[in-house]
Amino acid sequence: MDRRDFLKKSASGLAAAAIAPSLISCNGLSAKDKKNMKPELKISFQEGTAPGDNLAERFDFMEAHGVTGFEPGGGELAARVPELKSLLSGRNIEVTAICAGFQGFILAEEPETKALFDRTMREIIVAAGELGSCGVIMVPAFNGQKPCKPHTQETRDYLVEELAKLGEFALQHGTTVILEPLNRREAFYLRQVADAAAICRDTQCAGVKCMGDFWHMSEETSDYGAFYSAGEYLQHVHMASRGNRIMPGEDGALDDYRDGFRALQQLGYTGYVSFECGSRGDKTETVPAALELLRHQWEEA
Ligand code: LER
Ligand code: MN
Repeated sequence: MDRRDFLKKSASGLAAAAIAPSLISCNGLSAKDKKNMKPELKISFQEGTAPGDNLAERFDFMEAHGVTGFEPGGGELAARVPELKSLLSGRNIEVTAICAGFQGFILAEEPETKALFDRTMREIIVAAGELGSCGVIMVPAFNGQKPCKPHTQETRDYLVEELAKLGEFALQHGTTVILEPLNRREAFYLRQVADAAAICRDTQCAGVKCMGDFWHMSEETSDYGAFYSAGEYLQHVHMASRGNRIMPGEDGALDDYRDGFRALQQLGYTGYVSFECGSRGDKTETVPAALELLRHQWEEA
């Protein structure tokens, strides 16, 4: 990118940020408020987290247990917008992030696979905006996605440029894209929260954000350091038990989130912590127990 392109990108980024107020986020406090109060722990569930035979029953359960966020999958999202809006109408539950669901991938070598990503990701972004979502989660390349661009400086530059375009598009639709680092078994390319945050910074686009997933954060040497390093770029958090990716608490003493929670509190993070996990037990018991554990650890952090 030459200087002219850079200035053009910055200027259009500023314009988009002015239209879509800085804070397309699930995070609405001023800097002053953030300093003066401990943020509340806001919890979100993915589609299958709560017990229930259908979404309406799961939403009833969530409301009864103070869960105010819902993270749908992105697959076929556009077609689901009316149904989701109607199911959520009158409830104290908002859509948080959208979990992936696109086809293809951004670092694909093959132009048709990249084009498939661009088309399906943009469809999901538009639907995400309609649902008031804070962003669409994406992984640049899973290990199994091949052929993939090599892990080089040139590829990183390409990723930054492509994300900036996608982030601009997301801002125009009132939402963002959220980079998710995964552990090396799933996605060697992007493994740590600070690395994702540095990519967000380098795009110079307010529509490119990142997240941390407590399950994948076994890559990190410090939960606190990882979240704290993400700072203003942190838009979402995934939650699971830390041994088997089941309900928090089902892995006993391993399920300690306090170090990460402390960083979230010090950042003034008021986005969501969203469950992405199964359960080995009866969910009518393991889900409320997990909520109690997390609320207790949030207070202790
Ligand atoms: C995959 O393991 C994962 O954590 C998802 O959130 C990826 O979109
Ligand atoms: Mn995740």
